[in-house]
Amino acid sequence: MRLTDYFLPVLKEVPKEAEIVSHRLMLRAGMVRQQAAGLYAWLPLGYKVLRKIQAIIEEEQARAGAVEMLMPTLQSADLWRESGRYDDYGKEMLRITDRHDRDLLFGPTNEEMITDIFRSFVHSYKQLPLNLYHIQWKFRDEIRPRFGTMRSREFLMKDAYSFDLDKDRAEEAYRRMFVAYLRTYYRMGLTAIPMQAETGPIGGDLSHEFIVLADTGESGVFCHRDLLDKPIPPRDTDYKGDLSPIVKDWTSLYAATEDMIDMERFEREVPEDKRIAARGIEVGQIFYFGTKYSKVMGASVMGPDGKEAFVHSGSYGIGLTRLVPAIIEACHDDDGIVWPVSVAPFEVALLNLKVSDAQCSSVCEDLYAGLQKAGLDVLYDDRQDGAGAKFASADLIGIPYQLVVGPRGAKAGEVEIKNRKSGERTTLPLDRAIQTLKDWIEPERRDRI
Ligand code: 5CA
Repeated sequence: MRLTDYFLPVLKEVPKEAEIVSHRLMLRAGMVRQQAAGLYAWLPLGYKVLRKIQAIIEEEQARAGAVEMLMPTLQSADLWRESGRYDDYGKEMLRITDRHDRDLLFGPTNEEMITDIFRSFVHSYKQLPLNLYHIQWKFRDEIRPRFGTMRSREFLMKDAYSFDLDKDRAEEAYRRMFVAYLRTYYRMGLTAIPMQAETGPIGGDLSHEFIVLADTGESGVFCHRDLLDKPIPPRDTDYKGDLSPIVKDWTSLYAATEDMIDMERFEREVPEDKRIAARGIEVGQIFYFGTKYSKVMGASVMGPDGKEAFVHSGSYGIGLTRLVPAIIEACHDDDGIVWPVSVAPFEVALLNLKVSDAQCSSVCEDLYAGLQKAGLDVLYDDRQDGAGAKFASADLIGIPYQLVVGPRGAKAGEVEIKNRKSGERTTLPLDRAIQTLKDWIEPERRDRI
């Protein structure tokens, strides 16, 4: 992508309304723009990151056996009257009336709708297990939308719903999502710790929140330090096999959010030098709620014994539009964002330091074509601006590698590669630049797969 053809409205000023670093950087890097309280437009750079996050989630959900679909954002109030949540949900729910005076709502979550779909098609245990998910915009009329897309009113969520014949099998489904979540966050460069959590308005008796530690996080959390260095289940994990050893390993060390904390237990089970009492960002939550919705909505299947049984379910959420700021909270420095390759909007920023210099521009054009041919995702800064502005905006938007071409280098047949994360600069002959970048970037892509 040529920057002169792109839309990257970076801000020079630090926006005053933004209280936390990720919000400031998302505004400054031209990733999002607030359109009304808690409502954001995703500008091209931000949207590209969102799509990369979405692709990782989709891959890991597929590995764990979940099947993607798409449900509408608007839902009929009648469905929610069946479950009893229409009145319970309160002011967070955006209620809408259509021209026929029918009550609708903008979905804050989809337990009711998926249960309705399930009950109309599935009648036998032979069709189980089933885990259906979608990635769709939700609306919750939060009292205090804040920190940009970290807590917005409209937000993009992956929500999966599992259906099983009994509790044991439902717990297997829960474990598959638990493991998929560990891998999903890891691939985005995050360490997310599963913690015992309250079930809130979703209900049920078993739940984990996945928390990324960050000083700016909204949740108070308590956990064992060793959880930060636990190895992540590999990509060839057998999701049809027994995952309980992995889940046991991750849940045997104490970790709980402030709503669930048992201080006595925390102090008894975690040696003093291993205690973390910190803040964190909730990037996902999983629930097992048994027959809570299937019973009231009549979702049952014929079991192998010929008896009808209500299905046991769980739901599994990931906040995509929250993950973007969560990754930035974890990956930035004083100059801007430092994207991990796996979610970077572009992999290489090609900086032409002097567009008016014919030789410099000709070298850049060749490199631009070559990088694309090599399958690298490149943003070519071909604007007339000076070198300082180009360095600053490349650092700000956080592309992992900068390929820098100036008139002197172009003449001498030399270019420079800067690693955004380490700050390391390497000068090398022009004809080695593309292969070198390939050699560095490809393992970073693969490592996280
Ligand atoms: N139905 C269940 C699971 S599918 C559910 O709704 N779970 S949730 O309420 O925990 O939401 C799932 C995830 O969405 C949260 O972990 C969080 O990452 C994200 N999320 C929730 N509210 C917001 C919000 N206001 N802004 C941004 N992300 C949010």
